[in-house]
Amino acid sequence: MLDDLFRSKKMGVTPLKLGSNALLLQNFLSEEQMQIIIDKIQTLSSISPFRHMKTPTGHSMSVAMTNCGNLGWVSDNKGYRYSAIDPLTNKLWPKMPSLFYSLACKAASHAGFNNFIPNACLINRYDESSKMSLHQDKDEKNLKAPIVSFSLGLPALFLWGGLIRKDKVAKITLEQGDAFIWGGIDRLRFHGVASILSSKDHTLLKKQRINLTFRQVH
Ligand code: MD3
Ligand code: FE
Repeated sequence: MLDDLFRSKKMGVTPLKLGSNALLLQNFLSEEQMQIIIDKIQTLSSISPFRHMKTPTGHSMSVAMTNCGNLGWVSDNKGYRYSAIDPLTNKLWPKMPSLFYSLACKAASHAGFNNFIPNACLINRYDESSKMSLHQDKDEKNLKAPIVSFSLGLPALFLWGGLIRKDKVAKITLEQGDAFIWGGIDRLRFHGVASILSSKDHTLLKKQRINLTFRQVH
């Protein structure tokens, strides 16, 4: 714990430019913020539980998902879309915690996006065998707004592609505490998660990875 604090103080937030409008901020989240985020996810997933959604082709996704905010991303036999109602509970998604909102806006402004108003937060939970195949995020009506993501728990081998599926794909490790912001020309890049990496350090989350993505859908 003290060691973690020391490490993040010593290293600070390291900005890595991965594209003209894509920024990786390593160590963006503090240990304390991450613990609060995990506690908030515990509470909101007791209302809208993590579930394995079905793809339009009928396959069950290996990543478990839930949402908070005014809109949530859903997938079923009818396709992918944003919905104000959780189809599992038939109720609104839980409210987005104000800490989530303010941290997402802070990360966006680090990357030069000062008018980001996220109204959806998709929460992905990976176990050691979960993957996410190469895809584009294009279900949002507002493709001018960036997306902000936070990683917690186990590291992931992230796939960073180009604007067409067959473009060369770089492999990047996303670690606990990292914030990733992408917009503009990088907004429609193909991306995915090849695998979850093991780590000695899973004090915060037991053999899991949580990724939050903040989206401004409209
Ligand atoms: C998108 N999630 O939920 S987030 C997703 O780690 C999703 O759970 C992944 O893709 C996850 O849709 C990745 C980080 C990310 C980083 C760069 C991107 C998503 C990106 C660049 C372009 C588009
Ligand atoms: Fe995505």
